[in-house]
Amino acid sequence: MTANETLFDRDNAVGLRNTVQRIVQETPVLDMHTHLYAPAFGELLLWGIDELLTYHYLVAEFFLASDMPYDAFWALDKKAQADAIWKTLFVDHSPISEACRGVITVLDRLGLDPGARDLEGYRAWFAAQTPEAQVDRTFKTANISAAVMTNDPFDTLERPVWEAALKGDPRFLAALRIDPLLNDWAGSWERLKGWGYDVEAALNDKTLAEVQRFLSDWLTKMDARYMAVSLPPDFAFPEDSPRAKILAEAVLPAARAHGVPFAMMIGVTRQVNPALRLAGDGVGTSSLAPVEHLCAAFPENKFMVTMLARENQHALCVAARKFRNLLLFGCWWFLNNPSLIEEMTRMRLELLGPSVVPQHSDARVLEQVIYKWAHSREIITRVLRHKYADLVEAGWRISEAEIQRDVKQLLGGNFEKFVG
Ligand code: RAT
Ligand code: ZN
Repeated sequence: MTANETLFDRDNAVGLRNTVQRIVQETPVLDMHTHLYAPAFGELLLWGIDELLTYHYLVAEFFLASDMPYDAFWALDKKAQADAIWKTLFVDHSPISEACRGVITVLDRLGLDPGARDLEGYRAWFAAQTPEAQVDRTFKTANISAAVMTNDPFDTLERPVWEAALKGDPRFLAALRIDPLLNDWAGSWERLKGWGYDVEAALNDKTLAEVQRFLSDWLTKMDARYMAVSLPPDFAFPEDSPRAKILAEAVLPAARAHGVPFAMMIGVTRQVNPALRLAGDGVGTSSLAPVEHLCAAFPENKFMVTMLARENQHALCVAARKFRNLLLFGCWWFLNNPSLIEEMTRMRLELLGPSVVPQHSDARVLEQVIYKWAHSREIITRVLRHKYADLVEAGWRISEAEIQRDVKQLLGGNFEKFVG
């Protein structure tokens, strides 16, 4: 703190409020979990109005409001699906839900008038853009500095791009996602074998060493910042299962060897309604015991955790207080709604102080980062204003530089420090 820097105290509440707002807006975000891709990945990078309208969050809401049979919807091409969603969710009903409001915010921030309800006009505007320029514009509008992708070596579209050794784009960082390995060993070991790893169904020492080699190769190839998996509500550890064995004897050793965290996204029940396809997953509450056990039993490993059930959020905060090798992140998926983000952000700051990653976007379509961060920044601002106001009311004095430091930490610094 320099001698003549303004200190906010209880007599300067308005100055404090304005400063917090400005700093949260101006501080760039490092978005630590998305499903976006760099333009070099070609069609894997989704962008534009028809992709925004067919986001799976909106598909689920469409089926609630429409009586179109599932098969009839899936038989439509993307543009016709987008037309159906637009008519049902934006014209025949008010777009009140968070995912609908997101489309409105995106159009508005891109300078298009959402109130005009001019879908063909929006299409024409997007058709005139290139993916590269749209990435530049979107990152600038959302004020994000980088986005971490979700990179799946089991994905037949993605794999060849990595194998062709694409030219890196520093704004897109990689994360090695390994759901098939941990959630479906029976269905994935033969694929590893086909790629030249000497594995068999039985998880003997040789096989586990080869799985570790597979992970190590991909961590290197992708220069991955972390490894990640999504897990069902009944995730258990320790237990006698292929998942627990692979986790303890291949994944965690590979993570240690590369110095990268292992991210667990816990609480998703895949395909509770398969007719909804990507939109068909549900949520369940989980035990915190596996997280606590892993953090305690593997102190040399770093863990990042987010959980999908609202009911788990308090216990997860308590767990994060106990382990310095545990970093809590984001308001995931069904929690990415203003009322829940606010509740969670407040609780986390109260229990953990600024040692948390309050949000990630989970964007699947490029321009979604605009709304996800606009909406979350608004809430983070509100919560921080309250917290600082409570502090100065209690007699503390705080400088602008200190607020800047805190916000930087929340919007990217904590993640960067943790991944090292
Ligand atoms: O939020 C989503 O879009 C989900 O479909 C999932 O992708 C989830 O975020 C995940 O990473 O598994
Ligand atoms: Zn995700």
